[in-house]
Amino acid sequence: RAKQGFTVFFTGFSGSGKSTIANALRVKLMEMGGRPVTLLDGDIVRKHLSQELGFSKEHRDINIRRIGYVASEITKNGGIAICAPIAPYAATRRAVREDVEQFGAFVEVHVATSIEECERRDRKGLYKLAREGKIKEFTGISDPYDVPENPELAIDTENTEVDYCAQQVLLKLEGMGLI
Ligand code: GGZ
Repeated sequence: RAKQGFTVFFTGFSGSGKSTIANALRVKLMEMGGRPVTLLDGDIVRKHLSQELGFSKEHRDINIRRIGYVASEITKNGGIAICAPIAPYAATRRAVREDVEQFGAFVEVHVATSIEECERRDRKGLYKLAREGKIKEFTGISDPYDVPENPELAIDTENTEVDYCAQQVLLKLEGMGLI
């Protein structure tokens, strides 16, 4: 029997490590073969699907619902969708979960890097711009982030290598009988 499709949905602050872990997971899942793997990364989706959107609650919600729709279609067709947006609102993450769970499993992974650590790293210099008021509505600085209450997995990136973070997700997927 063919295994069901599923979606791995990463959520966390800008610079938390979502993209890096999501990509490491993508590589590992592709090496295992079997099902096609599609990565829907935050900035790639914004470039190709959500170019007209900004960062108001309304626009973020539209962006996340689009990602959820694509993930649900991939899941429906037996594939693996890996999503990596900030997705700051719990209600919107819940709505996406409901969309996907009609067709397969939804695995929410909180990349739980603290805002202090993200700002300390400031890999793209965005936190500095947010502090200076040059980027408005910046998640964690001047915009909200609802901490996930019941994610399937929460990852501490502050004491863990990227590869081991991805490994933790694989173990969770195995434990859920998905791979
Ligand atoms: C948060 C912002 C903002 C504001 C631009 N708030 O580190 P990045 O650069 O590559 O990831 C962030 C990305 C967030 O897009 P998402 O689609 O993941 O957000 S959401 O899920 O809320 O729709 C950051 C950049 O865009 N960025 N302005 N104001 N992040």
